[in-house]
Amino acid sequence: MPMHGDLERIYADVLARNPGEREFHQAVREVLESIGPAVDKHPEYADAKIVERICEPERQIIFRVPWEDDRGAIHINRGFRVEFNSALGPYKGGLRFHPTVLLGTVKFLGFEQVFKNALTGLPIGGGKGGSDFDPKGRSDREVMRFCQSFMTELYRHIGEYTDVPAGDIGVGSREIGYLFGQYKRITNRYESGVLTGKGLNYGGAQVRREATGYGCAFFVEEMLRARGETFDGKDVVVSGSGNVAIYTIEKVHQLGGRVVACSDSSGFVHDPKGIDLELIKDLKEVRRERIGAYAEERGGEATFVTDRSVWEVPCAVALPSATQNEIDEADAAALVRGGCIAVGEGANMPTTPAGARVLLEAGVSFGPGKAANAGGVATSALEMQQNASRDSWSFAHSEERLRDIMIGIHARCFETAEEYGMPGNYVAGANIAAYARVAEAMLALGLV
Ligand code: NDP
Ligand code: 2IT
Repeated sequence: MPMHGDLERIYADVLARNPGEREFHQAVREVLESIGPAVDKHPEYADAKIVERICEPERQIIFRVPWEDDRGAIHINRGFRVEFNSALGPYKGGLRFHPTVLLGTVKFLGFEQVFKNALTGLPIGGGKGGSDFDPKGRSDREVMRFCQSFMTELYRHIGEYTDVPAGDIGVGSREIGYLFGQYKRITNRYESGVLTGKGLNYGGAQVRREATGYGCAFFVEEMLRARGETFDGKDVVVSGSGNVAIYTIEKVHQLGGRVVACSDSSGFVHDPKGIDLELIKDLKEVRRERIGAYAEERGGEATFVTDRSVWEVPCAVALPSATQNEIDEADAAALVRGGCIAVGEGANMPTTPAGARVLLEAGVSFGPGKAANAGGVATSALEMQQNASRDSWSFAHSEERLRDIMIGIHARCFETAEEYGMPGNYVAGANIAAYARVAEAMLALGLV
């Protein structure tokens, strides 16, 4: 898509000043390609150089994380926290532990987070962090020592009014527990609101674990409703088998859909009668096994496939919930051939720009991650609210709040796309609505 002239210049500047950070470039480009009409409508934002300021993180922290494994060998990892934008509230966003994590990865995620958090309508700014630490195959004690070392530096940068991390790939409730324990020890403060995604017995909130997946299913239910459809009786493919994937599958099943495939980085399993979610939970949440074990335990019901893409499995709805750039042009074409009418991004930026183009041109309802997966961070904001008031809400109430928030995000994206003459384009709707909210706050706060 051609870019508005001023935005083309800003994008060239982003490329020059952030060399080699391909994922960050991709995330910025996707937003700048959409917001031209909003930039034209609000010349006062351009005068204040709002877009230039949005593309530059407020603060980037990089630190060394030394730790010792169970054999006494020493490892040196790198830790990151990119505090991107605090116009709407404290920096908020997850921590990712994965060997592929580079500064550019954290910047792409932090940039996306600013817009996602704005769409929730809640008072949260955007940030992201993580490390190139690989938790796979590490013992509990090794993970604990790593988390303690990571927090020994991170603690000085975070706080319930400053920056509130949570989980992402490789960081779940086990890691959040170790991180919170170390924060509490160093600061001598039981500051529950400094991290979200905590266990229910030490300040965590009901439905946070389920929130990203449930929220994605609620968002897609709304996209289907807008085209006169429901999940009922539809085959669905979900990639990944981690936190987001598991609770997406759970809610899709509750809404009447049938998830027939899911995956991890070793391949995918195809189970035409429907994925046995209890088995996936046991394999992934308890035993921490590879996905191939699912097919073994299901006998002849399911097959384990390593030489093809999960997107070749025919489905009406696809919910990528693993990682960035997992649906390329060929995958998108396979989805369209297989009868797919809706894609909801549970993961962050799972579709490449060429893949997204194929889906949009084929008339597939396409819910971008910053809208479709915002339920996780929204429920984190509800966890912060409960921590601040020393309260805890019931599961049913929390889920109802989440559902209302997702319906609200869908409406905001849908209506904004209509208002700007791009009906059905949730990418444009999400980017413009989020940009307008952040820009307005930045303008009000002056040149800071
Ligand atoms: P988990 O670590 O719980 O699960 C990640 C899943 O994706 C695993 O099945 C993993 O397989 C797979 N995966 C990760 N990296 C790759 C890769 N490079 N190639 C293939 N498969 C991969 O993470 P989450 O479920 O929390 O996160 C999944 C996605 O959702 C991410 O994009 C994250 O940013 C996004 N997200 C998460 C939110 C949250 O609240 N947790 C909120 C919003 C978005 P394996 O185990 O083999 O590595
Ligand atoms: O990408 C995301 O929105 C998350 N990983 C969740 C962030 C949060 O602060 O709950």
